[in-house]
Amino acid sequence: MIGEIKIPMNSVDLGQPLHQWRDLESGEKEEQEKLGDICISLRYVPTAGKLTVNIMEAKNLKKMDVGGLSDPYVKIVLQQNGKRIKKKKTTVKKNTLNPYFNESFSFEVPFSQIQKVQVVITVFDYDKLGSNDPIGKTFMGYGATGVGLRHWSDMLANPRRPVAQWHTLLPEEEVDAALKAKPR
Ligand SMILES: [Ca+2]
Repeated sequence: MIGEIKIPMNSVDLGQPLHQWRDLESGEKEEQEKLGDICISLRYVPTAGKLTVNIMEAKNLKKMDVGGLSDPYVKIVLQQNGKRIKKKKTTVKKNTLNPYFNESFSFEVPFSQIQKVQVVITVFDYDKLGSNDPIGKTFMGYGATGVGLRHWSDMLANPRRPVAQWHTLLPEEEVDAALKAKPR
């Protein structure tokens, strides 16, 4: 996909080509590329079976556009057993790496199903021409670990109350693999 051109482009962006090449030469494990962070608020009302996801803001997003920054928007997918139940999108914020959204999305999730669903969050860079590229991804709910698990648990422990949490974005492939993995 973009694997081969990725390294030189980043080197130019960061203005640190020497650092990049030295890492590769020394054969050290490459430092995980920073994709950015996203602040999400989750709220669940068990009696109404209503899950509300508020995409609040993102920061330090990866720069995707040559000669610009990124044009981020967020896709929210509610899924169960690998099947998409519902899909929603925020608006696009032009030319920024620190977008403020504050956009809310509600999903019908009965109490009997709330432990089985996943909320998958993907930040994309909008492009006028060609396809929109994913910047990074994260998920909460069934099968999640770390912050994704903790945030979901906090939401369930605080019914009717919005619980906000920052999540670090990970590469799409990495999150897709975790989504497919069977939880222990
Ligand atoms: Ca763009």
